[in-house]
Amino acid sequence: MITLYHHPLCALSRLVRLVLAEKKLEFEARIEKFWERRPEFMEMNPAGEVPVLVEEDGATLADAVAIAEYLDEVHRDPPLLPAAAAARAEVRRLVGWFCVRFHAEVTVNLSGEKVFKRLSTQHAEPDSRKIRTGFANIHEHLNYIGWLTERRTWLAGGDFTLADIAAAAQISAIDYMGDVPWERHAGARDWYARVKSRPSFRPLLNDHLPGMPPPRHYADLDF
Ligand SMILES: N[C@@H](CCC(=O)N[C@@H](CS)C(=O)NCC(=O)O)C(=O)O
Repeated sequence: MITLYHHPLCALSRLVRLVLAEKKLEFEARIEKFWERRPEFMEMNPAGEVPVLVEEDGATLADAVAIAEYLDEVHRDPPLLPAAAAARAEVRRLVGWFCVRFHAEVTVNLSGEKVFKRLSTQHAEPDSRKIRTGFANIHEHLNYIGWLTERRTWLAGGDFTLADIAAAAQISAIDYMGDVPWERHAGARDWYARVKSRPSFRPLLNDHLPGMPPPRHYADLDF
Protein backbone atom coordinates (compact mmCIF):
# COMPACT_ATOMS: atom_id res chain seq x y z
CA MET A 1 0.00 0.00 0.00
CA ILE A 2 1.04 3.61 -0.55
CA THR A 3 2.26 5.50 2.55
CA LEU A 4 1.87 9.26 2.75
CA TYR A 5 3.90 11.31 5.22
CA HIS A 6 1.94 14.50 5.71
CA HIS A 7 0.60 17.05 8.13
CA PRO A 8 -3.19 17.62 8.30
CA LEU A 9 -2.87 21.41 8.14
CA CYS A 10 -0.18 21.50 5.45
CA ALA A 11 -1.87 22.75 2.28
CA LEU A 12 0.55 20.91 -0.01
CA SER A 13 -0.04 17.63 1.84
CA ARG A 14 -3.76 18.25 1.38
CA LEU A 15 -3.22 18.54 -2.37
CA VAL A 16 -1.77 15.01 -2.48
CA ARG A 17 -4.50 13.61 -0.22
CA LEU A 18 -7.11 15.02 -2.62
CA VAL A 19 -5.38 13.53 -5.67
CA LEU A 20 -5.18 10.10 -3.98
CA ALA A 21 -8.85 10.32 -3.04
CA GLU A 22 -9.98 11.47 -6.52
CA LYS A 23 -8.20 8.43 -7.91
CA LYS A 24 -9.68 6.21 -5.18
CA LEU A 25 -6.22 4.98 -4.15
CA GLU A 26 -5.90 3.50 -0.70
CA PHE A 27 -3.06 4.82 1.40
CA GLU A 28 -1.77 4.86 4.92
CA ALA A 29 -1.48 8.42 6.19
CA ARG A 30 1.29 9.10 8.72
CA ILE A 31 1.50 12.47 10.40
CA GLU A 32 5.04 13.80 10.22
CA LYS A 33 6.14 16.49 12.67
CA PHE A 34 8.50 17.82 10.02
CA TRP A 35 9.92 20.48 12.36
CA GLU A 36 11.53 17.69 14.42
CA ARG A 37 13.69 16.82 11.39
CA ARG A 38 13.66 13.10 12.15
CA PRO A 39 16.80 11.54 10.59
CA GLU A 40 14.77 8.76 8.87
CA PHE A 41 12.47 11.40 7.37
CA MET A 42 15.40 13.61 6.27
CA GLU A 43 16.75 10.58 4.47
CA MET A 44 13.46 10.22 2.57
CA ASN A 45 13.38 13.92 1.66
CA PRO A 46 16.56 15.94 2.23
CA ALA A 47 14.43 19.11 2.03
CA GLY A 48 12.74 17.97 5.26
CA GLU A 49 9.33 18.84 3.83
CA VAL A 50 6.00 17.06 3.74
CA PRO A 51 4.37 15.61 1.69
CA VAL A 52 6.41 12.49 0.96
CA LEU A 53 4.85 9.47 -0.74
CA VAL A 54 6.34 5.98 -0.50
CA GLU A 55 5.16 3.32 -2.93
CA GLU A 56 4.77 -0.32 -1.91
CA ASP A 57 8.04 -1.15 -3.72
CA GLY A 58 9.87 1.51 -1.70
CA ALA A 59 9.99 4.20 -4.41
CA THR A 60 10.05 7.50 -2.52
CA LEU A 61 8.66 10.71 -3.98
CA ALA A 62 8.71 14.26 -2.64
CA ASP A 63 7.18 17.61 -3.69
CA ALA A 64 3.41 17.87 -3.91
CA VAL A 65 3.13 18.74 -7.59
CA ALA A 66 5.73 16.15 -8.63
CA ILE A 67 3.77 13.54 -6.66
CA ALA A 68 0.44 14.68 -8.13
CA GLU A 69 1.73 14.52 -11.72
CA TYR A 70 3.30 11.12 -11.05
CA LEU A 71 0.00 9.76 -9.69
CA ASP A 72 -1.85 11.21 -12.67
CA GLU A 73 0.53 9.47 -15.08
CA VAL A 74 0.44 6.10 -13.32
CA HIS A 75 -3.29 6.08 -12.51
CA ARG A 76 -5.03 7.79 -15.43
CA ASP A 77 -8.57 7.50 -14.19
CA PRO A 78 -9.97 10.09 -13.65
CA PRO A 79 -7.45 12.33 -15.45
CA LEU A 80 -6.57 15.49 -13.56
CA LEU A 81 -4.50 16.97 -16.38
CA PRO A 82 -6.12 17.41 -19.81
CA ALA A 83 -4.89 15.56 -22.91
CA ALA A 84 -4.41 18.69 -25.05
CA ALA A 85 -1.02 20.37 -24.54
CA ALA A 86 -2.36 23.94 -24.35
CA ALA A 87 -5.05 22.96 -21.85
CA ARG A 88 -2.42 21.16 -19.79
CA ALA A 89 -0.27 24.28 -19.78
CA GLU A 90 -3.22 26.30 -18.45
CA VAL A 91 -3.76 23.80 -15.62
CA ARG A 92 -0.06 23.95 -14.75
CA ARG A 93 -0.08 27.77 -14.79
CA LEU A 94 -2.87 27.76 -12.23
CA VAL A 95 -1.29 24.98 -10.14
CA GLY A 96 1.83 27.18 -9.96
CA TRP A 97 -0.33 30.20 -9.10
CA PHE A 98 -1.81 28.48 -6.05
CA CYS A 99 1.10 26.27 -4.93
CA VAL A 100 3.69 29.03 -5.26
CA ARG A 101 2.00 32.48 -5.19
CA PHE A 102 -0.97 31.81 -2.95
CA HIS A 103 1.18 29.62 -0.70
CA ALA A 104 3.85 32.32 -0.25
CA GLU A 105 1.51 35.32 -0.09
CA VAL A 106 -1.28 33.87 2.04
CA THR A 107 -0.67 30.40 3.53
CA VAL A 108 2.85 30.93 4.87
CA ASN A 109 1.73 34.22 6.46
CA LEU A 110 -1.41 32.76 8.03
CA SER A 111 -0.98 29.05 8.82
CA GLY A 112 2.81 29.39 8.96
CA GLU A 113 2.48 31.95 11.74
CA LYS A 114 -0.67 30.77 13.50
CA VAL A 115 -0.28 27.00 13.29
CA PHE A 116 3.22 25.81 12.50
CA LYS A 117 5.06 28.39 14.59
CA ARG A 118 2.93 27.34 17.56
CA LEU A 119 3.45 23.63 16.92
CA SER A 120 7.14 23.78 16.19
CA THR A 121 8.38 26.15 18.90
CA GLN A 122 7.24 26.51 22.44
CA HIS A 123 7.57 30.23 22.95
CA ALA A 124 7.55 31.93 19.55
CA GLU A 125 4.82 34.53 19.14
CA PRO A 126 3.09 34.78 15.76
CA ASP A 127 4.26 37.83 13.81
CA SER A 128 1.17 40.04 13.58
CA ARG A 129 2.58 41.95 10.61
CA LYS A 130 2.81 38.75 8.59
CA ILE A 131 -0.71 37.77 9.63
CA ARG A 132 -2.03 41.17 8.45
CA THR A 133 -0.19 40.69 5.15
CA GLY A 134 -1.77 37.25 4.68
CA PHE A 135 -5.26 38.68 5.32
CA ALA A 136 -4.62 41.54 2.89
CA ASN A 137 -3.34 39.22 0.16
CA ILE A 138 -6.14 36.66 0.25
CA HIS A 139 -8.66 39.03 -1.39
CA GLU A 140 -6.79 39.23 -4.69
CA HIS A 141 -6.75 35.44 -4.92
CA LEU A 142 -10.43 35.00 -4.05
CA ASN A 143 -11.31 37.71 -6.57
CA TYR A 144 -9.30 35.85 -9.19
CA ILE A 145 -11.17 32.60 -8.47
CA GLY A 146 -14.44 34.53 -8.82
CA TRP A 147 -13.28 36.05 -12.12
CA LEU A 148 -12.23 32.65 -13.50
CA THR A 149 -15.46 30.90 -12.52
CA GLU A 150 -17.59 33.62 -14.12
CA ARG A 151 -15.98 32.51 -17.39
CA ARG A 152 -15.37 28.79 -16.83
CA THR A 153 -17.12 25.91 -15.06
CA TRP A 154 -13.93 24.99 -13.20
CA LEU A 155 -10.75 27.03 -12.72
CA ALA A 156 -8.90 25.87 -15.83
CA GLY A 157 -11.88 25.20 -18.13
CA GLY A 158 -14.80 22.83 -18.47
CA ASP A 159 -13.37 20.01 -16.38
CA PHE A 160 -12.36 19.59 -12.75
CA THR A 161 -8.54 19.41 -12.76
CA LEU A 162 -5.44 19.60 -10.62
CA ALA A 163 -5.86 23.40 -10.72
CA ASP A 164 -9.07 23.13 -8.65
CA ILE A 165 -7.35 20.72 -6.27
CA ALA A 166 -4.32 22.99 -5.83
CA ALA A 167 -6.51 26.02 -5.07
CA ALA A 168 -8.92 24.14 -2.78
CA ALA A 169 -6.05 22.53 -0.86
CA GLN A 170 -4.63 25.98 0.00
CA ILE A 171 -7.99 27.50 0.82
CA SER A 172 -9.09 24.56 2.97
CA ALA A 173 -6.00 24.92 5.16
CA ILE A 174 -6.87 28.61 5.73
CA ASP A 175 -10.57 27.81 6.22
CA TYR A 176 -9.65 25.34 8.98
CA MET A 177 -8.59 28.38 11.00
CA GLY A 178 -11.71 30.32 10.03
CA ASP A 179 -9.61 32.87 8.14
CA VAL A 180 -11.33 32.95 4.72
CA PRO A 181 -13.48 36.09 4.31
CA TRP A 182 -16.31 34.25 2.51
CA GLU A 183 -18.85 37.05 3.03
CA ARG A 184 -16.97 39.25 0.55
CA HIS A 185 -16.38 36.60 -2.13
CA ALA A 186 -19.58 34.96 -3.35
CA GLY A 187 -18.04 33.65 -6.60
CA ALA A 188 -15.16 31.90 -4.87
CA ARG A 189 -17.56 30.61 -2.24
CA ASP A 190 -19.83 28.98 -4.89
CA TRP A 191 -16.85 27.30 -6.52
CA TYR A 192 -15.50 26.10 -3.14
CA ALA A 193 -18.93 24.72 -2.18
CA ARG A 194 -18.84 22.59 -5.34
CA VAL A 195 -15.33 21.31 -4.58
CA LYS A 196 -16.21 20.71 -0.95
CA SER A 197 -19.15 18.49 -1.86
CA ARG A 198 -16.95 16.04 -3.78
CA PRO A 199 -16.42 12.71 -1.97
CA SER A 200 -12.64 13.22 -2.21
CA PHE A 201 -12.96 16.20 0.13
CA ARG A 202 -14.69 14.34 2.96
CA PRO A 203 -11.54 13.10 4.76
CA LEU A 204 -10.20 16.67 4.87
CA LEU A 205 -13.43 17.91 6.38
CA ASN A 206 -13.07 15.28 9.13
CA ASP A 207 -9.64 16.57 10.16
CA HIS A 208 -9.55 17.61 13.77
CA LEU A 209 -6.30 18.59 15.45
CA PRO A 210 -6.25 18.16 19.25
CA GLY A 211 -6.25 21.61 20.87
CA MET A 212 -6.91 23.28 17.51
CA PRO A 213 -10.50 22.55 16.50
CA PRO A 214 -11.84 23.99 13.23
CA PRO A 215 -14.70 26.53 13.21
CA ARG A 216 -18.22 25.09 12.88
CA HIS A 217 -18.66 26.11 9.22
CA TYR A 218 -15.46 24.26 8.19
CA ALA A 219 -17.15 20.90 7.54
CA ASP A 220 -20.51 22.41 6.59
CA LEU A 221 -21.33 21.92 2.89
CA ASP A 222 -23.80 24.79 3.04
CA PHE A 223 -21.59 27.39 4.71
N1 LIG B 1 8.09 22.18 -2.35
C1 LIG B 1 7.37 21.44 -1.36
C2 LIG B 1 6.99 22.37 -0.21
C3 LIG B 1 6.12 21.73 0.83
C4 LIG B 1 6.08 22.53 2.10
O1 LIG B 1 6.27 23.76 2.11
N2 LIG B 1 5.85 21.83 3.20
C5 LIG B 1 5.96 22.47 4.50
C6 LIG B 1 4.74 22.15 5.36
S1 LIG B 1 3.25 22.77 4.62
C7 LIG B 1 7.17 21.87 5.16
O2 LIG B 1 7.30 20.67 5.23
N3 LIG B 1 8.09 22.71 5.62
C8 LIG B 1 9.28 22.23 6.23
C9 LIG B 1 9.93 23.22 7.11
O3 LIG B 1 9.35 24.30 7.31
O4 LIG B 1 11.01 22.91 7.62
C10 LIG B 1 6.14 20.83 -1.97
O5 LIG B 1 5.54 21.45 -2.85
O6 LIG B 1 5.75 19.72 -1.59
